Amino acid sequence: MNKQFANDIITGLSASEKHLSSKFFYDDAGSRIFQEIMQMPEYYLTNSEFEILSEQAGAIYKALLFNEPFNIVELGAGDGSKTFQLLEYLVNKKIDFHYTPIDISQEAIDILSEKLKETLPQLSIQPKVGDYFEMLKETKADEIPSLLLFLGGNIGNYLEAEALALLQLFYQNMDKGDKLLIGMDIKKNPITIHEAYFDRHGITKRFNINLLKRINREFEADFDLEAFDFYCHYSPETGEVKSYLVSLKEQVVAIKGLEKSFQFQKNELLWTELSKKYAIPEIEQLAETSGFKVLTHFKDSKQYFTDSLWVK
Ligand code: AVJ
Repeated sequence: MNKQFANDIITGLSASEKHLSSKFFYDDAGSRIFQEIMQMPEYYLTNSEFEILSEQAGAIYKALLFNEPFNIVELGAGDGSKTFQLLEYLVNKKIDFHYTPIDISQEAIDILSEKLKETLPQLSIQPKVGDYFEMLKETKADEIPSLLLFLGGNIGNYLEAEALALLQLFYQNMDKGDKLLIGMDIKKNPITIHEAYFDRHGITKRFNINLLKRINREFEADFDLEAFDFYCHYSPETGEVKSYLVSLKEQVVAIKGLEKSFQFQKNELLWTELSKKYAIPEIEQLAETSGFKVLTHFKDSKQYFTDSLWVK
């Protein structure tokens, strides 16, 4: 049994304002649904970051100022289709580096490894499955410089204090001169953001419902998947997209595996996700507070998204 998940369920569903962590979205099924989200035209984050990594790979490499060989360690690699652009550039330029993708989904890592073996056979790759930090500690051991990749806007899922703690943890596990390339979604027209998250295809809804499905499977729970809907909203003032499951009726959910049951009122919310959008000065503040120096913001042509390069 996943202890961390069990604790999150008990704490989150016992709270007066119910919540669950979006980090548990990514079982194999959830990772697949996330692939579908990334393929929606409304989910601009994918295209924006793809453009950055395709068109600015050379500039990113130049800004690293690394001696060879070096490591690229990617946290939450997923399907790696955006990172591919950067990797391909480096391999074509015959640059000497190793790539260590880390993800919590075994399936996602298997697919990524297979794909890279076929498309970039010259790439030196050592994939890892598991928790970021355990893996980070392992990769820190060698002498060569590292570029840490934390792409896709994943940092936006963390509350401010947690984001800061995470960045500080990255910092502690890096050597002086190591770099972090971090993907962050920029504040923009709220309508654009709304359409990316409250998508008309219902894929993001399925992504959220899958969390209940996962609890049903892993903890023998009896969530009625038809009795919950999805709601989300973007607040331009705070830059926060907040996502929820909505209980459509008064109901009791039994979770056999945890020997607990939880009552939901009609229309009660279960908060599942935060997706934070940043203004550039906020990003610089976050970097500074966690000890980093910002080198460059690599933005797409629409200025929707930034892969920001920080140095320890
Ligand atoms: C993978 C965390 C970047 O918050 O935009 C997509 C996940 N949630 N649609 C995000 C997500 C709803 C995504 N991140």
